Amino acid sequence: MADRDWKHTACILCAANCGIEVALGEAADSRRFVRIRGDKHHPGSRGYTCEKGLRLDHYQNDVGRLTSPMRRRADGSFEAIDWDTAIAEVAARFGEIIDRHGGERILFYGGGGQGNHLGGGYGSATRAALGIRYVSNALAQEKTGEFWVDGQLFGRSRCHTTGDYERAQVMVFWGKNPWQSHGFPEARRVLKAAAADPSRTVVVVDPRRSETAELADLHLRPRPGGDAFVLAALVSLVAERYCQRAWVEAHCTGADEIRAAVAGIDVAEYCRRGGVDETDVRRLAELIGTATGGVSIYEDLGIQMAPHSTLNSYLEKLIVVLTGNLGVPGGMNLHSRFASLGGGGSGGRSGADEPRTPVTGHRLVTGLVPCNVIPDEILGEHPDRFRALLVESGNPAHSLADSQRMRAAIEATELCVVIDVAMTETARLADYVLPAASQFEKWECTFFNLEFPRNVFHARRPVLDPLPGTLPEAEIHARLCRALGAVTDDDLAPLHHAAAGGPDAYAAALFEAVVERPQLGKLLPVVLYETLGPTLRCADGTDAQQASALWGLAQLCAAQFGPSIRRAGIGGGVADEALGQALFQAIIDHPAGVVFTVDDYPETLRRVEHDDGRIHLAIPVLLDELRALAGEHPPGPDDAFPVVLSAGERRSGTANTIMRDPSWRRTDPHGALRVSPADAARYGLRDGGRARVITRRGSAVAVVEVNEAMREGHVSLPNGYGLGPTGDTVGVAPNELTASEDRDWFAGTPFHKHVPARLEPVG
Ligand SMILES: Nc1nc2c(c(=O)[nH]1)N[C@H]1C(S)=C(S)[C@@H](COP(=O)(O)OP(=O)(O)OC[C@H]3O[C@@H](n4cnc5c(=O)[nH]c(N)nc54)[C@H](O)[C@@H]3O)O[C@H]1N2
Ligand SMILES: Nc1nc2c(c(=O)[nH]1)N[C@H]1C(S)=C(S)[C@@H](COP(=O)(O)OP(=O)(O)OC[C@H]3O[C@@H](n4cnc5c(=O)[nH]c(N)nc54)[C@H](O)[C@@H]3O)O[C@H]1N2
Ligand code: SF4
Ligand SMILES: [Mo]
Repeated sequence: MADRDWKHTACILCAANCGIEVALGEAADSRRFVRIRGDKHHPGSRGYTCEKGLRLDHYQNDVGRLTSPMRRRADGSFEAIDWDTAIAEVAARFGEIIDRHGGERILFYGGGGQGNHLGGGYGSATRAALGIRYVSNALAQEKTGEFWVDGQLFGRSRCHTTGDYERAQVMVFWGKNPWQSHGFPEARRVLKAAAADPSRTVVVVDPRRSETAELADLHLRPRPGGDAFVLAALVSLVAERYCQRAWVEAHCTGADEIRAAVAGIDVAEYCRRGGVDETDVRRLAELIGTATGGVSIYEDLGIQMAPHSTLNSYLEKLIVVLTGNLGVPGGMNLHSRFASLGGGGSGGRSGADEPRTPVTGHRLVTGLVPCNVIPDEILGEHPDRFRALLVESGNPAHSLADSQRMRAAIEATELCVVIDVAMTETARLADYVLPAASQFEKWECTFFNLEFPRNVFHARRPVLDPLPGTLPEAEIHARLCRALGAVTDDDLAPLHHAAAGGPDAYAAALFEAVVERPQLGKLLPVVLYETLGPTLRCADGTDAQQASALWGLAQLCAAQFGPSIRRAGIGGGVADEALGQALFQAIIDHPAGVVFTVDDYPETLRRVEHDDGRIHLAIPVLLDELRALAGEHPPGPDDAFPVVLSAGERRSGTANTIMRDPSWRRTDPHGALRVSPADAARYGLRDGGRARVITRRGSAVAVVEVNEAMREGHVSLPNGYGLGPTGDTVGVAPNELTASEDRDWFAGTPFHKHVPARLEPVG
């Protein structure tokens, strides 16, 4: 096929966002992706993909796609309505909620999935127009604890660290299975190369012998949920024997408090409680402590969705910092960002004055309402409960803990509006569903720009026109802001005029307009879209109106990361004031993605945002939790629920809830329950047979896979099953089995990897 037939875009199934090229069919197939290949021009993935990315036609042409706004009738069924009616009614209904209860009683959930964060950018304008104060999204059930720890250590929760797996001498995957879940570019290639290199060491800490563990040099298999003990033992060994004292003295405060907190730890006893061999832990401490070529640690859901979630993140980071593996090649680094992740203000400082949720008074962790408290913030009679929901690109009825209570909560709201491409589990409970154009039918991007020292941004152009009846989020939010009266022609007239005079004239006029009417600043993405947008063009003439929100973000990025942007070759001779414009133009002119910053390693320490420029090692509230481990034993087998269920494993046929058509899978058609041979024998289960999984919250029947990789007492179900395009489902929806109260005491993150369960044979 000739080169001109391929279109650059990206895979949207995980945060790696590999560059791909797609070829469309002809005639009746002109909207089909007849071929997909990795894009060699993408500067991050360089042609790499996994098997999932090659099946994206199932997303683009899913049978369940919406093609019209839908309104719920009194009997619960839906009727199609036209866009003008939908926008007018949604605005009017939100207006009534605001009159009765105030905008603070509307909760916004979502703002983007694995491939689409641009829509959430425009959504921030609608939030401002509605006076929404409370926001939540999937980060608040996985990463907020880690972000909060980053905030305490480095000054702000946006100070996120990333590993350097391409170079690391020692890489540790703790509760992370990158072979399946990726999380950094070209994961399988990088893992294979490291495993084959005798001078490098791959370590996995996972109760299960995962695909990554298969190729690791060292595999520690803790008791599910025992990680805090293993991590504490490791911190104590590291603090005692391998601490880079001079480096720590120079760059940190609080090292003495850490040493005091871990001094009394009985390493042998903690290893026993954690279910691992003491010799393995000592070997790991030595590997980390003596590495001269950098240590990178990737912590993920195996410890973030498990007991002591926030403490686990803290201990993991202490290991990195105490051994001086921060700001060095192969180690962990504070990367640049095009925009901060976490719509609810995760850039902010965290502290004692953190705001709280209205009903339960739970802290907003890095600005977000913890997902597990959402039902409690809606159900009941508290006068300040949330009365309405606006959901965009999220499927909380399926993805959040305790589907039963989530459904009840959504149904208890006075108004629920969902913006999605498909009639999801959440959309089926909504009053209005607004159909979005797919991620291949509009400009899109993600803010998963987590690389160091060369960080990549990919602004994707549309591959297709929007499916008739759908609209890009930029347009949906612009129309909502208009209908709500938040932006008017009068507001925008001077800016329209200035836009014709070029970017400099526009920037000056915008500044003046915002000073005069500060509310316009909060509506900025929509203001840019309406006024500057129509003038925005790529070098080849392609219309870039929908990329307008990126123009604003490019200005902020340029102000923060100027030298790194220039090192990436962007901005040539332009003055600092014009660097944002140059950055914006560079990203829209590179349809396969562009390196937007090049850092040097010392940059990492300069990015620490505490006023004294130091890393603050002591986090008193978590040191208390650490000390309390001395008197704690991980829960032993319980007669009623003797096994631990990992509810939501990443496998080759899972992609959150993005792929709804079960025929996209090549393996694991039923979403098997994986059980060790010993447990299969004990509970009378056979491979290919069926088992009932019973938890405190619910029960479900699954097909059994007897799997040597499972540790005795540990069983797993995959993530993202239990969906169906038309309501009939395949596999177990994991959150039918989870409970909202099973969560970390501090960050509120769920214990999805630690659901006490029992098994019974069926049939
Ligand atoms: N194929 C695929 N890839 C994905 C996704 C997807 O749906 N499918 N989703 C993406 C998203 S949103 C995310 S957040 C990432 C998540 O990526 P990961 O965190 O890597 O994914 P999981 O498989 O959920 O969990 C990782 C490992 O934790 C282990 N584990 C379970 N319990 C424990 C425990 O008590 N201790 C320890 N140490 N380990 C434990 C499991 O055995 C599993 O191998 O994946 C991303 N990538
Ligand atoms: N039990 C259990 N539950 C889990 C997990 C687990 O391991 N165990 N993992 C959790 C994790 S880490 C995550 S990140 C969450 C993910 O769960 P969610 O946050 O719900 O995200 P997705 O499943 O990715 O759903 C994204 C939604 O976006 C829609 N969508 C796709 N493209 C577009 C678009 O262009 N515009 C709009 N408006 N919508 C679009 C999709 O149809 C889908 O409904 O699940 C969590 N749930
Ligand atoms: S699923 Fe992730 S690793 Fe696989 S092709 Fe898509 S973005 Fe790349
Ligand atoms: Mo996630």
